[in-house]
Amino acid sequence: DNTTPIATPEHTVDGFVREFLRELNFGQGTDLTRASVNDKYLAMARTVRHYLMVRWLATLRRQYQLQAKSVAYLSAEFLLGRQLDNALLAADLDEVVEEGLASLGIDLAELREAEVEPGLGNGGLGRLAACFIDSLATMNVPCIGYGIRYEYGIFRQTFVDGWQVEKPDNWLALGSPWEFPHPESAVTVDFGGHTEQYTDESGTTRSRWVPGWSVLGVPYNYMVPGFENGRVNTLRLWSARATRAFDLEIFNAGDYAQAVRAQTFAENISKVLYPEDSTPQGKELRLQQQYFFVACSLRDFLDQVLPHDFDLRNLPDRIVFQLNDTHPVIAIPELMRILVDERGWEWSEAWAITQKCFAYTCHTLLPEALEVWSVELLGKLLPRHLEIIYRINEDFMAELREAYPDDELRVRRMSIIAEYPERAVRMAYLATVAGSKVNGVAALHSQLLKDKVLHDFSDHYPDKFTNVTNGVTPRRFVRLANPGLSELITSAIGDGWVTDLDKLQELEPLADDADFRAAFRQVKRANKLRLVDVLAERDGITVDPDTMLDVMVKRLHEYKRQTLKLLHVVTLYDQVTSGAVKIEDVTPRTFAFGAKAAPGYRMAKQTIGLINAVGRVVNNDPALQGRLTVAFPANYNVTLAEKLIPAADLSEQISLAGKEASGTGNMKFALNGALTIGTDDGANVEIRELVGDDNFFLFGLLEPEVAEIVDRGYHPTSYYEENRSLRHALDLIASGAFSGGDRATFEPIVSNLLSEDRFLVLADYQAYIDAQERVDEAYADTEAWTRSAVLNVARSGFFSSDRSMRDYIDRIWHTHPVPPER
Ligand code: 26W
Repeated sequence: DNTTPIATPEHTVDGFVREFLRELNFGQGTDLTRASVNDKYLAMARTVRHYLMVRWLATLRRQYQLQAKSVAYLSAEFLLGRQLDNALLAADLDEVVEEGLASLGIDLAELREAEVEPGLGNGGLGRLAACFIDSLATMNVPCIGYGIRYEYGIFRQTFVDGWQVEKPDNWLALGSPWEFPHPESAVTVDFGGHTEQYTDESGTTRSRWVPGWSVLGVPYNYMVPGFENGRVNTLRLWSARATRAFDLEIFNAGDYAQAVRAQTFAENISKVLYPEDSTPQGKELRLQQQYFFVACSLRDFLDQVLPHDFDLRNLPDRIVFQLNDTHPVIAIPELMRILVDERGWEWSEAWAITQKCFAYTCHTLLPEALEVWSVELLGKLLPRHLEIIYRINEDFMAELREAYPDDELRVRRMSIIAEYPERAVRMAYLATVAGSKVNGVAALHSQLLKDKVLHDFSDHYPDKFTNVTNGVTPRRFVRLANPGLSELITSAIGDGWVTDLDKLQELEPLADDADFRAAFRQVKRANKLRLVDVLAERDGITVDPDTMLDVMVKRLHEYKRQTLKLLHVVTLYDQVTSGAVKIEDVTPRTFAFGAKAAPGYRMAKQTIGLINAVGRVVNNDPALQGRLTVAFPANYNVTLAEKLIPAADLSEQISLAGKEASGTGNMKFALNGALTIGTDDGANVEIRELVGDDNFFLFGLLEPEVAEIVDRGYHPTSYYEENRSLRHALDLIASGAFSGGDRATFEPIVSNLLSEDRFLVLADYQAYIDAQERVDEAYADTEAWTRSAVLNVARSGFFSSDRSMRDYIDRIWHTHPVPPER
């Protein structure tokens, strides 16, 4: 029986050491005396992989036998973070490896730092995908993640004179031990060309695609291990190569240089992750990326994963394609093309099956973030898909005209094809029409989707709309990131919480236990000390562990309002330096920021410059006696988040109400015992409901109030004129106090706030300052603060991505866990 797998190395220190040395010798071609840190890291990582291999093969074999319904999670981004610790945890190997390496005189901690995290995502959406596949593996649910193996992930951020400068993220430079390339399973993806009409055997006129060029997609498999459950799911990321036809051209044409250029052209498709977050640019290469990975994935699933005799009429019993935002929505016309053009199905049959196979998650409320593709571009790159989209829209328009015979305005509004400012395909509408379900990512967000963004559609298809509140994996963000808290929790309630986060409720009575609170504070302090070391080493930043750690980490975007946080800092600075407030009366705080700005987003880059500029002045002012510090480590990423979040006292979630779809950082902070200062937005609403008003600092306008103010006409200057401390803060920035006297440097930020202020920073300023005063008061009572922090942990179990996955399964996927063979 050739399916009998090789044996797993012995789960002992000796077993590990033997396998490790074998990998070092035979895999890396070196020995202990000569090995570099990278040699040792690669050998260790490959060794760890061996321990998971039997489970992976068993998972694949069992899936092939059972043909259980699977989820295919289609996502242009998977922001995985480092893999080593997660693999060690899944295989319960951390102690064995640490001891084994120590016996060879190697420090595991040093090897850990050799891993470059795969930054294959921008922010929340990509990290969410990574949390979801972790949960599905842990819950024994069959899932395959499909995405793109970008050669360069999200850029590495550096600061030059406080301004962001982007550097390429060459994460593959030293090789990645976690991937399994399968060039032999490459699939072909076509682009361009034209369509033509022809008559088939039955005399029917049909259309077919005559592509102009093509590339190969090479799959790279990654293990997605469940937590100590014997299951390993697969993440399959696609890398673009030139086709053999290109190689042939080299030979035939003799134009070597031209042929190599063609190769480069093909490989460009998976070269780099687009760093735009929430403002799509409509770039051709991005559409190429989207179609590339979706076409590879469908082809792979239909031709490779499914058995060869599979009857596609049963496809909905075997798969659901979950569309992570609109980025993979081109999969809808692609499946139609396969069924109608390649398999010769009737349109209506194909449409019925397609509708059952897709579901769509929307991750935004910003109108400018809703992706559209110009008909001109789509027609050039994917002419047959454009025809199919037109046909889908034709049928849909007919359906609408029948439903609303006297409301042509509504029918036009709902068209998948927009006419202005240019003719374009609205991908969110296409996904809504074609998908079986549409979900938002937090209760408020899903409600606003129904009431506003997709209101006509929720009228027409009321049953399609549902909510699944986001979640985060407790394995990475509590168990691994916060070992101190994990031990404390486990000592109190056992270790069942790691896979059943609702168990954290059992901590609730301990909030009133003074010893437990003291132990909890000790953990927080140890986490701060760990962070102090990290920031000193990584960024040369000095942080005082005895200050309140107030953290705002997330992408830089105007709607998230980093400038509001900054106005708070500037106000405190102004109060102290003007003598209005004595420094002894200021709560010592460290304001930590982490944020990348999209390279082309001017206002966001300005804000980064301003945070650093304010930091420079505040950190160097003797009047502040080091009691107020701004810490802005460059290149915030998953690895840094894992150090920052467990150390935080205060979590800043201050987006304008109605703009942040959910947020997931907010959940990570609450689970790690930080209190939130936040607006009534996204999942903050649910966090506050669960942790209780007394343990959450709510401020700011509510979404309906925002809508009303905007409708009436918002005038930021009136807030400026009527609020002295706001005026002082803005005037200080405008005066050049943070830019060496140069008034021009930050003029764009100030004038934007005073003229447009799209996200009502000035309107929420005073409420924010007041809430921060409440924070100071609460923080002064150490015992009460700790009690609130413990209650935040105890009441946040809902925000496990395991719970999100249960909701997707119940409301959308209707799949089932498949326990491993025992
Ligand atoms: C370049 C075009 C583009 C457009 C939208 C890129 C990325 C997007 C995403 C929708 C932005 C995004 O990451 N949204 C975030 O998704 C998280 C997970 O659901 C939520 O927690 C955040 O609130 C939401 O902003």
